[in-house]
Amino acid sequence: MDADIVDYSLLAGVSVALATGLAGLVARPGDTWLFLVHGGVGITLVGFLSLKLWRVRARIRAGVRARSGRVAVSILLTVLAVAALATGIAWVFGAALPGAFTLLFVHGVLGVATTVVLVGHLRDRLRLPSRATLRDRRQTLSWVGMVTLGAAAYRASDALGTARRDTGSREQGSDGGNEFPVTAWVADDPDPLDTETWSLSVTGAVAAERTFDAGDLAFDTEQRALLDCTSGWYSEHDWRGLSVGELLDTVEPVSGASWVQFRSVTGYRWSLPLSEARDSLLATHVDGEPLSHGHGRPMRLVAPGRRGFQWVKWVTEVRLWRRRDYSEWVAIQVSGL
Ligand SMILES: Nc1nc2c(c(=O)[nH]1)N[C@H]1C(S)=C(S)[C@@H](COP(=O)(O)O)O[C@H]1N2
Ligand SMILES: [Mo]
Repeated sequence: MDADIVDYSLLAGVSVALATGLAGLVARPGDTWLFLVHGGVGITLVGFLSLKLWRVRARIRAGVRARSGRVAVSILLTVLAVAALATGIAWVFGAALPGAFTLLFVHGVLGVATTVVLVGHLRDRLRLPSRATLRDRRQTLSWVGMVTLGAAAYRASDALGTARRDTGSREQGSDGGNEFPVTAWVADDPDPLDTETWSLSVTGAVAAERTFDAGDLAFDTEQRALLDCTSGWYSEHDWRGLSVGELLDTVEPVSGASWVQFRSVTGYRWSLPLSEARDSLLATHVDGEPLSHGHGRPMRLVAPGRRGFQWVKWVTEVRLWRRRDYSEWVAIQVSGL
């Protein structure tokens, strides 16, 4: 196949893989196509990358002998790309890593690193395929052949791989009370909150701000929901706690209030649109057990259909906003540091 077409397909494939991989972190139910495209493009990249490495093998060998800096970047890029593809495929087949980081997390880091080095690699090399190449019927046919092969390989790996959700996450500890993994997005690890003296404040765009004690509120709403952590596990439970809809009824959001932000004692925070927030829960119990400290005692957000990082733990304040508070994108990265 024409070298430019291979190179351009690699660039397009890596771009799509990066975009769908990142979008998957905030995927909602119904976004299954994101993960299909991500996996399909990933496997297809294996084919294009093989063609490319075969083509440049002599150049790489010569570059290594000449200790060329440019070839060093190419080799680094190759190692990162191969590792990103290998970890993604290994994850599908159920491989696991010892230690704190999941293989899926490492895959994500390698994917981003590959893209960064690729930008450097492209700076003096990018050129678009010529028109004549694009019009060449044989080139088109072999390209379609490569992509078809990729799609077939994807379907086979998808069927042969281990049990997992569309997001790639594997089941852990469903219906087993507090016996599911405890996860921090970055570094949150607060001291246990005093369950006697705790209170919940509702602030921001409400008729009157208020602070509630445990006795002021009803923690009897039940909801079954599935927590799907972006590090690659999910867990489904019967949660019980305070209906956010009922809480909001007692404080009267002002007109124009449209986001509800759940704020942790650590500074971690996340918002849901008002109507969605009304259907969420501030859970105190999981499968009938009081929440353990690690899972967010005295209460944690249960946000059905949202990826796990949005299920704020150790919630002490609910703040209403007229606009989305984008600072929370930073807050979740730095809280607890
Ligand atoms: N305050 C706070 N809430 C948090 C986090 C955090 O680091 N700090 N981690 C989130 C992430 S990434 C996930 S997957 C879930 C995990 O909940 P669990 O530890 O109860 O399993 O909590 C979310 N809520
Ligand atoms: Mo997570």
